[in-house]
Order: sequence, then structure tokens, then C-alpha cells
Amino acid sequence: MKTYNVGLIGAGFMAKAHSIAYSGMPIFFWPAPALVTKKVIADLTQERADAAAAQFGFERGTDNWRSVIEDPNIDIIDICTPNNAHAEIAIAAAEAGKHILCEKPISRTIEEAHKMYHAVKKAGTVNMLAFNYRMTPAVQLAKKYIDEGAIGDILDFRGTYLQDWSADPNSPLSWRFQKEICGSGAFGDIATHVVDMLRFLLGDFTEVNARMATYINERPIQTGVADSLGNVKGGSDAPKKKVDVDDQCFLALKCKNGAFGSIEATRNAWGRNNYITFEIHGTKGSIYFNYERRDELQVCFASDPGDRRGFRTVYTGPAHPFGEALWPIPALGIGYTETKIVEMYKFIKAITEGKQVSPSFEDGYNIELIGEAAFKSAASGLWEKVGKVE
Ligand code: SOE
Repeated sequence: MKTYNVGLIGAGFMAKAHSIAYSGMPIFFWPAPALVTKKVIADLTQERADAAAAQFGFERGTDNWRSVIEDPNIDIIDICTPNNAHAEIAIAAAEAGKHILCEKPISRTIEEAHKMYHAVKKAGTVNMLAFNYRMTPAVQLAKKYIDEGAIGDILDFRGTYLQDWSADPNSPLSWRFQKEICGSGAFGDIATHVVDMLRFLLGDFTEVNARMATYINERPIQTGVADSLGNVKGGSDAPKKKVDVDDQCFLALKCKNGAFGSIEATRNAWGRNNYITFEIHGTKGSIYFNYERRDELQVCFASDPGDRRGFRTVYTGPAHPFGEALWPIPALGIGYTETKIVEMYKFIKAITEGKQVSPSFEDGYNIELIGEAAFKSAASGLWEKVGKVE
């Protein structure tokens, strides 16, 4: 069986998820399309890289990410850094002819997304963006219902991504609140996941009318490099710095297929943890998904007799997309890890078969274009057209 060597850059929370996925992919998907050897992990210091290598199962650590890209034995570059490093690393990796898996969002700006897209297009290597939630079997099942016409023509949709890890004004100012590093706040960090899922389910968006708001205008400066994702340590007397990204975004969207709907996101919604939902209404029925109950898909069919009509719950299992490879009984439980393992399976399969996979850098660029139109609309107050990949 073919084995690919991976070099992973950035040793935080996402590196943990990707590392488990490299190991878990052949355990679930056997025979695997190929195996992956965790060769080298890079981080800002040698000490952190060595610690991550030991914890995540890499052969070695390095503080020099360029050496990973220059290494001819490395086939795959996996980018798990904050957003400000995506473009530089991805472009260098593409120029070195590597396959690339990159964490979302694609970049901080349209200019970066444009360059990244053209670099991978020129390289002709497999490129993937880690929008993992669409890999959830229930989301894939929703796609099946829609494509089969089971809920008819799509009329409208609403999507949410609500979390509360930054609702406390004393939760630290990590890179996720600094425009220079992240590009945008709630939009890039979490709304993009819902945009990806709804694009996957419904197709392209053409116009957007958006509102963006920042409620917590300054936060205590984070100590240390690791992102604590809001875990408050210390009091409010720590020195503070300005937040220059959106806390909350609300997008009204028009879809190419004629449907109309909304997407909203915030990381300040007390009581909501990873509340990723969508509800889609069609002429023949409706579909509802909530990631916090990710083994379930709720469906309602207009054709059911009036006295029985209502949402029914389908628990995903072996009969559903990726189900045979996952667990043998419905509702044994899909977790975050499984979504990452399915993502990894699709990525490695695409490399083995020499085919491009979705979500690709092109998808990421499209989502960045939706963001560009949304921020433009928030400033103008008008409907703005979504630009084209060029
Ligand atoms: C923080 O909001 C975060 O870690 C996101 O960056 C991830 O993409 C999301 O899946 C979990 O929450």
C-alpha cells in the first residue's frame, strides 16, 4: 500500500485533530486509499515542535517550516497555523509541488485567496480546505435528500453558528481578534463553516446584504502563544488591546437557484457551544440539522397525511454516507474526530486517485468572495454582488 509523508505546520488545537485523523483514517476506512507517515511537525520554537512531535506521533519536530517544504521526501503539507501564515506557506508548498491540506478560512484577504488559488492551479496538486462539518454523515444525508428532490424546489434557508467561548469580556485577545492575523472575526472563524455547508447543499450565492457588529471592543492581552480559546485566566486588570474584528455577523443571502435565506454567527452567545444549525424549506418538505445533535437529521415531508405530518428524526448509521466505514449501529455517536477522519479519507483518496477534492482552495476563494461582499454591504448598507473567481 502506498504511503505518503506529511509535514504539518502549526502545532496547536487543529494539529491535534489532524494528527488523530492521519492515524484514525485507515482504522475506519480499510482498506485505506493509502497510508500516511507523520514525518515532521513545525512550530515557532524547537521546544514546542519537539513536544508536539512526541504528543501527536511525528518522527521529529522543527522550528523551520521552510525546511519542511524543501524536503523532497515530504508529499503533503498540512497547514494548521493562524490565518496570517496560510498564504505564504501554501504558495511555497504549491511551488514545491506538494499536496496541501489547509485549515479554514483560506486566508485573511481576497488578494491572498486569489494568489493561493492560482498557485495550486499552476501546481496541479491536490488542495483541500478543512471545512470538516460538511463531512458529518447527517449533512451528507441532507445533500442526498435535496439532490433527489425529496424536499422539492428550495425556497429558503437559515444557518447559524453560535458559540460562547468569547462572551466574557475578560477572555483573552488571541490572534482570533486581531485583523492583521485573522482577517475577520466571527465571519472567517465560524460563519465560513456554515457558508461552506450551505454552498455544498444549495449551490452558489449571488448577492449578500450583511450587518457586522463588535460589542466587546477591547480584551486583555493574551500571554503565551497557544490560543486558549477564551479560557479566562487572571483578572480584568491585565493590559488590554483593541479588538478590530466582528463579534457578530448576519448575512441575508440570495442563492443562484432562487432560494433566499440567512446565516448568522457569533462567539458571544451565552449557552451556545458549537451550535451549528441549518433549516431548509422546500416545496415538498423541510430539513433541519443541529451539529450539537449530529447523529440526527430532522426531515418533514408535505406528502405525509395531515394528521401525521411533522419532523421525523433519522439517526445516521451504516446505511448513510460514510456509515459503513464508521460505526455499525446508528447513534453510537459521531464526534468531531470522525468528521476530521472523513475529511482526511477524502483528501488521501483524492491524492491516490489523482483527482481534485471539495472543499478545495477554489471553494475557499469563493467563500472569501462572499465575505468580501458581506463586509462591503455592512459598510454600504446595500445588497452587494458576490464576485467571481478569476
Ligand atoms: C473557534 O471558534 C473554533 O475553534 C473554530 O476556529 C473552528 O473552526 C471550529 O470548528 C471550532 O471553533
